[in-house]
Amino acid sequence: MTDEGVRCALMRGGTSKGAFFLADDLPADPRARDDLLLRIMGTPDPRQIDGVGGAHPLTSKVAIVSPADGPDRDLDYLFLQLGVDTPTVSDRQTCGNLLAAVGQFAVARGLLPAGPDHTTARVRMTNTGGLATTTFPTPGGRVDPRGTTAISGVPGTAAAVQLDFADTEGSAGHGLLPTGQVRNVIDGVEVTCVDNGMPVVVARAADLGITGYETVEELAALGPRVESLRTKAGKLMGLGDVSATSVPKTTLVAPPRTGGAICTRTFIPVRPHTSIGVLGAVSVVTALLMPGAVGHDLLSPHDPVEVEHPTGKLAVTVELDGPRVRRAGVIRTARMLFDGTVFPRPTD
Ligand code: NQM
Repeated sequence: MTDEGVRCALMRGGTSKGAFFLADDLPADPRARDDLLLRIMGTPDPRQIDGVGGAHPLTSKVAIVSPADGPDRDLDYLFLQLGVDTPTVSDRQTCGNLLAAVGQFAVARGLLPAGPDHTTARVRMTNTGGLATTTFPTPGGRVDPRGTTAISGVPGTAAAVQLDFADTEGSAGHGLLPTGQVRNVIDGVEVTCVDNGMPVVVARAADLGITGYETVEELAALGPRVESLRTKAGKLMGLGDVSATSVPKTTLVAPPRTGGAICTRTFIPVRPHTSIGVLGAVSVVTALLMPGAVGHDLLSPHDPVEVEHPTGKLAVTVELDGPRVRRAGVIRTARMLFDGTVFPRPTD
């Protein structure tokens, strides 16, 4: 764990990509760790040219995995969102996409014994305290990323990774409806602020003067309005000043138009998402299932709920029991892209 090089695997989890580390391979002191990670990713720089970051929030991510320190789980997973052009490292959210790769990484590092056919592991998302169960194929006791599952936003097919969530309500510590209300009005726009694994502000696309079917490029102009909405929502949600943090996200909803249950356009936090995050989608669907929530009337209910996004659809299962969440799950794919030693940019 020196500037000489750090053991690291680059992994795709769902529609995100990140650098995976064992906790023991990084400095224990969070400030030293974050400084090292910024130099590994090449942040701050819009192109991250001198690091392994991919010049987008979806590819400027880090997962730190360790053996569980409690009896109810097998692994602990800490997610860090690194800025691209700003030197920020945030632990205020988890990432359900990178979560899909945690089991494969743990098997590769010898933290998790592989089953003869499939491997199931309980993973604590230490950012939020939520638990996830991940199941993925390990034929003959080895990880095999090949398979027939296609997910929107990723070319080709791969082995399915099933993710089931528990205890994700109120991931930021302020409950499923963190403002205490199912609807609020911010900047003259009706919103529902929800948190079932990811704090999200849900609004109707039409209320921001767009159709909700725009391309990612067309949505970029909405950045300042989204920032105003989400920073005010952050205060109402008990999150304080969120101007420098990656949550809450904002999702604009519109009637479905490609056979799904709802159409979405998501901002992370102000840059348009090319698809939608896993726990982001779980949170949005949770809101839309609640009578009185913004967009409830736009949802065409199915099970699973197919969430349309700019590059396809994401199917999520959410079961509510009145105002409580009984179950949530999603299918992803993941694979290791390389495994080796990463060299951080030297300190000046
Ligand atoms: O919501 C993007 C992603 C994510 C996070 C983001 C995620 C989730 O697409 O669980 O997966 O919200 O920044 O990877």
